[in-house]
Amino acid sequence: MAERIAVGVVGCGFFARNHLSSWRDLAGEGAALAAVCDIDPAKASAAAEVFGVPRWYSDPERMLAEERLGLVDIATRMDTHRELVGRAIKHRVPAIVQKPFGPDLAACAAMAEAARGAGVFLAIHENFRFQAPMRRLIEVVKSGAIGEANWARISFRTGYDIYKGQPYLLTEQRFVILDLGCHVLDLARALLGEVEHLSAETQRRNPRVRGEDTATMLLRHRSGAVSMVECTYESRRLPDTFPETLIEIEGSKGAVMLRPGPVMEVTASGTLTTSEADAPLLPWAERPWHIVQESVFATCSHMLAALRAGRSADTSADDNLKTFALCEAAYEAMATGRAVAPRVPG
Ligand code: NAD
Ligand code: 89V
Repeated sequence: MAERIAVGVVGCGFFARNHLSSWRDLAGEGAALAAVCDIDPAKASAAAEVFGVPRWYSDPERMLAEERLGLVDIATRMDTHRELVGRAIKHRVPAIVQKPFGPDLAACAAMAEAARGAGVFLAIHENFRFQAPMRRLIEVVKSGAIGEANWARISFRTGYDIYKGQPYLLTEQRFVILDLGCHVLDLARALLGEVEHLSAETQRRNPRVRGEDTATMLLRHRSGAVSMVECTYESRRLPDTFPETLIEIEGSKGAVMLRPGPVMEVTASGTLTTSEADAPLLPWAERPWHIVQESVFATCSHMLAALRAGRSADTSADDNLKTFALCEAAYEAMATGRAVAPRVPG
């Protein structure tokens, strides 16, 4: 049995049940849900009851001071991250923070620098690259089966009513690039490597929302590859593929596609192979969220393994600064009408 790591979860809102279910399922890998915290005591106590967590708090500072945590998982919204990450670092507790890392690049850089300076593990819960279909896709590309990947289209288009569960998204000034763009831009990095420059067009197609709900971005990667990266919460296409990311990658020797289903098509050595690429339906998951939910489990599992091994997570704070720099570059490109090179601090 692996050494026990006491986990505290901060934020017991809409998405936290996926974190709590995952940590509970990771008991066999040594995770022990020790405490939950929400500034709303009703949410904290309800989460403790549903997930059988021994203690609950409405003050994160108290939880960090009174518990002997081996890991704090921060599942609150971005505007709270800097303060909560600061508290975790002060108590020298390794921390994971949900995406988006922060509200702007300066806040993200400050958190990354503070963690680096203190030598405290800090990672971002950037779960798209841990989705079951993406894990396979990354493996195919890395295997060399399609040769050098030199063109891609990465596309998340839906009209699913995300505002029902996450009404705060209606009033975000910087909306889809931060909320969803961070996921698809991270996939672009994971699949094709770092980015030299990008251009972007945004639209606000839903008059109910405050910020942009559609982004169409064109990336030139350092390898010479080009990718078109798109996301929208305002598509009227049927069937609606929420929450699938559809991907086409062409390489010097073949191609790989993730089509609705999701179904994977690999063309290598002139032969097409088609296979089902759906994520397993975990006992606590429900469609259509199951791909996201399984990726939360996979992300938490990755974090636990990295922490145990004394190494950074694949989506460490320093790694995620590169993804966040792409989000900022997209806003700048949209505002200036120019291609922008991402500026990664630190
Ligand atoms: P939410 O508003 O429903 O929940 C946030 C909770 O945090 C609330 O209950 C609130 O009371 C609590 N909170 C706020 N400040 C706090 C503090 N200082 N200490 C303790 N608790 C505090 O939000 P949500 O929809 O659950 O989203 C949370 C985060 O998860 C967001 O950043 C969102 O982007 C992200 N998210 C990620 C995915 C994904 O697939 N990775 C999916 C959905 C949401
Ligand atoms: O990340 C998010 O906020 C979710 C999604 C379904 C895209 O994962 O809305």
